[in-house]
Amino acid sequence: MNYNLYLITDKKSLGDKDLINTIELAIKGGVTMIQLREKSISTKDYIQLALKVKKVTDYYDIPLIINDRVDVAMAVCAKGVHLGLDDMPIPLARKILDPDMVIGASACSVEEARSFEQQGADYLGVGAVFPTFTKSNTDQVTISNLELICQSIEIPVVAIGGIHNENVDQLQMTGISGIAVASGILSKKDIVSAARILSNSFPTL
Ligand code: TZP
Ligand code: MG
Repeated sequence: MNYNLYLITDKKSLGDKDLINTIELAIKGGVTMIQLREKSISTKDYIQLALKVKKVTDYYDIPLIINDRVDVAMAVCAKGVHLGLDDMPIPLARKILDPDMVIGASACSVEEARSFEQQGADYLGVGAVFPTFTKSNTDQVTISNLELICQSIEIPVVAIGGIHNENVDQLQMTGISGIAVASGILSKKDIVSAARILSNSFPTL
C-alpha cells in the first residue's frame, strides 16, 4: 500500500464543500489513501456515506479505510479499518475481518507502537506531531519521538496532526512512510493544489 499522502475526512475542515467532490479533487492532487472518519453518526448513515465514498475511491483504485467501525468496514468491503484505544481490540478485529483487510492503529509512544505491532496492526498513525484543531485532547508526539517510534517497529508509520505545506519539511528523514492530513487539505480553497503541494513535498517517501 502507498501511505504517502493519507487523507483523513473531517466535517469541520470541509465546511460547506461537498465531501465526494472534495475527495475526488484530493485524489487528483495526489492523495494515495482515504480514511472516512465520522463521529456521532448512526450506523445506517455511516454505511450510506461510506458506500458513496467507496464509489469514488474504487474508481481511482485508492484504498478506503473506515475509522472506528469494523462492522461498517466489512459491510462496505472497505480496504481496512483504523482503530483507537476505545475501539475493538486489534486481535478481535483481525479474527473477524477478511484476511486481506488492513488494520491501522493510533500510537503516541514507543511502548504503544510496539504493543500494537505485536497485536497485529498493519500500520500506525503517530501524532499529533503538530498542534491540531481537528481532534481535541490529542497527545502530542515530538519529532524525535516520532523518529524513535519509526526505529522501534517494522510496520509503516504515518505521521498525523496539524501537518500542512509549511511544516511538512520537518518530517523529512524521520523514517515515516507517509503523512495523514485533514485540515491541511480539506480546509483549502484549491483542494487539488493543496494535495499536490503536500504530495510533492515528500518525494522521498
Ligand atoms: N489523530 C491525531 S491528530 C488528528 C487525528 C485524527 C487530526 C488530524 O487532522 P489535521 O487537521 O490534519 O490536524
Ligand atoms: Mg477510534
